[in-house]
Amino acid sequence: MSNSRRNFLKKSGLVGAGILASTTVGSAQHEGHVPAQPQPRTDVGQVTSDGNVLVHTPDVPKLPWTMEGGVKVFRLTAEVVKTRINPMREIFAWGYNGSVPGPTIEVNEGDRVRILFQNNLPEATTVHWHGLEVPLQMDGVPFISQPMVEPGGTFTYEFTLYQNGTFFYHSHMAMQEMMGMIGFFIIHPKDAYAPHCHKDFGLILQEWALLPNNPVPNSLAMEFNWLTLNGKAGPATTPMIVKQGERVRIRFVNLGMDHHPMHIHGNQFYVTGTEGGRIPESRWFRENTVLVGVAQARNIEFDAVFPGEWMLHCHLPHHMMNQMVSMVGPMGMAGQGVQTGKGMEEGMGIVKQGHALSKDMAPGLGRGMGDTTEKERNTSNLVGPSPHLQQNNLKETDKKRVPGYPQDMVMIMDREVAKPETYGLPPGWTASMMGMMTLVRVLPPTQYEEVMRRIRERIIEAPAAIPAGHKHG
Ligand SMILES: [Cu+2]
Repeated sequence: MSNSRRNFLKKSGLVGAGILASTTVGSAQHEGHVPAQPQPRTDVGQVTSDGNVLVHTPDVPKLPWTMEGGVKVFRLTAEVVKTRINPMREIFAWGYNGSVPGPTIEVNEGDRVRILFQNNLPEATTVHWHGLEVPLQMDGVPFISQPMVEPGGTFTYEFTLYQNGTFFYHSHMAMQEMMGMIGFFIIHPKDAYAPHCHKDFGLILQEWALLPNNPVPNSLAMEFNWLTLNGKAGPATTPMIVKQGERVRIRFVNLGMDHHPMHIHGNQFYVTGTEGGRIPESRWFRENTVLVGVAQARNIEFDAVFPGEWMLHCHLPHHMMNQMVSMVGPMGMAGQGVQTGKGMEEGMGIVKQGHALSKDMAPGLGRGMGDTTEKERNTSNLVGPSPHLQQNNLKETDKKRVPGYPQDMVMIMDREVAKPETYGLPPGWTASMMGMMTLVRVLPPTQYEEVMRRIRERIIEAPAAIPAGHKHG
């Protein structure tokens, strides 16, 4: 570490083990010309001199900045991003600076910011600053507030931040939004929020319609088969690590076609902020599920007093799955009857004959008007037995007589998603993690220090063996 950066750290009053967050990288760059580095994940819980804890957006980097004449200058580039949302799925999304969602912008109330925007997409775009009170010329709406930024073109956004809270930036072209073009814009308050939170996390909620063997999302679809938090579908989401006794803030942002009821296990929380800023404490009340509507932000806070691996997930059943219903239903289906979800293509609105509300199509798409109920049958389909659910002596032929069988399948991929943050999770944990799901790991001090050490030293250990009968081939 250079002297100038060390001095800067002292001056700024940052606590921690000398690990830099992007805000400090930016300032150090100005003072000591230290090249920008990727944001280390070990800045979790760092507190700035003004008492705000730095936000941590798992799996999403922060956007570095340089200080130029009292202005924080960011470079934001729209581009196609090849990204793996899950070990089973690699996609071509659209994002910013190689990331989907785009990198997190983290700034302070009172800052003046300049965003040098470059469009590397093959079509025009703009950037809208969602929730920010900026001059109309900076609002990022094509033709109404600014000219389109053509392919290869640039635009400079510059404004002063008078607000604080959870905001975001996104393309103001609808289909581009559905290709992934959104990122956090977090403004810390001049006077730190009370009570103090030791950890501050951010999660962006997104939906994807991915046809078989096609890595390009269908942005026109009305049905979605992949659901992500910060660009990862469970179990590829990175668990959030908390020490028992700490107070935790989690910020949600939703930009998609659906609203997501985000639910936490084993804890009650308060909703302490919206896309408009902080909620007065007199209006807080206990909840464990918060509906994060489209275009909304919600901050939750709770004291993590109970140790455990607490699930945090959207509670819409179809958002708790990967590849959703079309995988379970028709692909192994034979004969007459209502096909759950129809084919993948029909399920996503690509209807080749008739229409989605027709007698033939509607029931299988979950939009039946009761016309074709006589077509229904006891068993939903002829999917082969799941290798993970053969824990009893029932013959497959007997199971088929059970109305509704089969419904759920599980897939274990502990090894494929192993990272320092997953150290110590019970074998097979990944079977319960699909879609818009992640974990808040509230760890007793010793266990917490061990996981944090593994994050710092980037130790990835092969997961413990999975119990017999549960192996995924
Ligand atoms: Cu949802």
